[in-house]
This record gives sequence, C-alpha cells and structure tokens, in this order.
Amino acid sequence: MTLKYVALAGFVVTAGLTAPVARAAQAPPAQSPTAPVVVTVTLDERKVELSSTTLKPGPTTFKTTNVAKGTHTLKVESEKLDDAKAKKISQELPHDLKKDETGEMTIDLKPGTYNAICPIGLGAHKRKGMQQMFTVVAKKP
Ligand SMILES: [Cu+2]
Repeated sequence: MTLKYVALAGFVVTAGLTAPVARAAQAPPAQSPTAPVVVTVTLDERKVELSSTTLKPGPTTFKTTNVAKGTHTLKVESEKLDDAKAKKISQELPHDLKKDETGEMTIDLKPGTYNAICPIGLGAHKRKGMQQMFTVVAKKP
C-alpha cells in the first residue's frame, strides 16, 4: 500500500513540473525579428540629440527624454523623401514632456532626410536650436 502511494505522488509531482515547461516552449520569442529599432533622443534647452543621425528604413522607436527645465516635446518631420511619391511623414509624441519625463513613438521610416524638432512655442524652440537633421539610408543590395 505504501509503495503504491509513493508512486502515485511521484507521478503527480512530475506532471506538475512538466506542464509549465510545455507551455513555455510554445510561447512566442520575447524579441521578434521585426521589433522596432530604438533611437534615444535627448531634449535639452537649445538642442535635440539623437543617438544616431544615420538610420535604416523601417519601424523605429524614438525614446525621448527631456533633461531641460522647461516643457518640450519631439516632432519628426520628413524634409525630403527619396521616393517623391511617398506621403510626407510628420509625427509628434502623444504628450509634452516635463523635466525628466520620457515618452516614445514609433515611426515607419522611409529613405530620405528628416528633421527632429521641438514644435513648442510656434517654432521659437526650433529657432533656438531645438532641431536635429537625420537621414534614413536604404541598405545597399
Ligand atoms: Cu522645446
């Protein structure tokens, strides 16, 4: 009787351990190959800094932090796209950033030249230097 009980208990424990492992094996990979590239953007009183000013086409997340005292935000505008028929790109963070706040947006970048600006002050912040041009260059075949 005792032996039979132990064998049964062993089976239950084994089943309990196996189930979660099987589920984990079916879970999708945490990082899919099409995950957006992340560009770090720093907004300061008179500048916009990008971790890189030469980017590749495709979904790109602009992770933006405001280190200045005032409120700022980020707007990315295409200046000239390589494909003249492509629709102009213009996208702004969903909300303005106070000091030390972070916000992000993802843009599907097409080859061309862009400007990353702070649109606050009807262009006043941009004129004071809060702008940074960058290019999106297609991979060579
Ligand atoms: Cu600003």
